[in-house]
Amino acid sequence: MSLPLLVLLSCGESAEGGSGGAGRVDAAQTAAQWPAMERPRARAADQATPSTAGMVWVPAGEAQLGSQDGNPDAPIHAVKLSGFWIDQAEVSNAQFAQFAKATGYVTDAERTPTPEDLPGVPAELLVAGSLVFTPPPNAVDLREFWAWWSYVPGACWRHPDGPGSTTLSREDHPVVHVSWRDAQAYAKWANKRLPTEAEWEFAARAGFDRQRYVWGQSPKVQGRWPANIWQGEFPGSNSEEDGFATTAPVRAFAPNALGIYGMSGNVWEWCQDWYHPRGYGDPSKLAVDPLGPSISYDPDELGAQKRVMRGGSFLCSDVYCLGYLPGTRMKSTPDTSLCHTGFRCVADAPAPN
Ligand SMILES: [Ca+2]
Repeated sequence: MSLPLLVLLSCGESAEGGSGGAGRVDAAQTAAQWPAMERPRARAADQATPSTAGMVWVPAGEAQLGSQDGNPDAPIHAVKLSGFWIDQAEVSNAQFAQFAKATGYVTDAERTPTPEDLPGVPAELLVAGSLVFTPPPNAVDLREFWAWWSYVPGACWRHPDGPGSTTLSREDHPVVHVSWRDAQAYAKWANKRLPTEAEWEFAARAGFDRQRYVWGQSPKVQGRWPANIWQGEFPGSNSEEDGFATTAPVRAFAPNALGIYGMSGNVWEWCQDWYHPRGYGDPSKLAVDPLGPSISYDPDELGAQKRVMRGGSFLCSDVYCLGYLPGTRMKSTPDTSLCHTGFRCVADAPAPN
């Protein structure tokens, strides 16, 4: 329920560099060279075994993860992961509706923020709503991301474009306007969890280590964009070359080599990890089932505690936002909801026979 000008909510990744800049990351150094890392996650033995219907088994292995563009907050680093299940596609509106109906859960975007949530914000602005992409009528400076975002009262997962809009005919689109806390609640209900950042990228690459795209090295496959991003001049002109102006059905494009859909573009996906520009730890050391740092730090917004988002969205383009590349990171506070952010889950369940 953060208000638009209080949070970094643009794509945040420019074609010229990753989130933050090299100087920003250097300036971000805290007392330690690397943040304290959480211990590898013990495989849950006390949870109910989740259903793996609609999920893909990702076999254990090692991979070189990180940005091919030298993003300073995403150095190339080696990880070793245990096998895990991951949702074949982003959680859809239909799936989230089942959760909301079963539990009565109210998302952050549906709650009226309190003065304690947003200290200093005038009472008349404390209204439930969410952040919606609104193309500006005129050309804007791409650094002025607030020019294409509007805090829309009444916007939420049930009304993605604001009051009067619905998810009818969009049941198979990814749920949006869900915060990290909302995604956590869904995952707990489903006896699943959010993926770690390492799990997310490992699954996205599907063995395509150190490749620029989740599908290889070329931007297009047989002359077509294989993901829902932005074509045209951002943010004013969307040519919809890929067929979609906003969200697409979660299985609209071909899956990756593991059979997983939508790991590039469509909507950003929440991960479990805290965001820290040094969040991978020492990249010279093999990380085994890493859980990310134990603290959050964002040099772009000091004091804000943020979680990692991955995969990019329909607002990414090859000339503005490279968030749809598998090594690129984004971050936001756990209570923030946006029209281009959703999630998928992973599960700790026995490997398939
Ligand atoms: Ca598109």
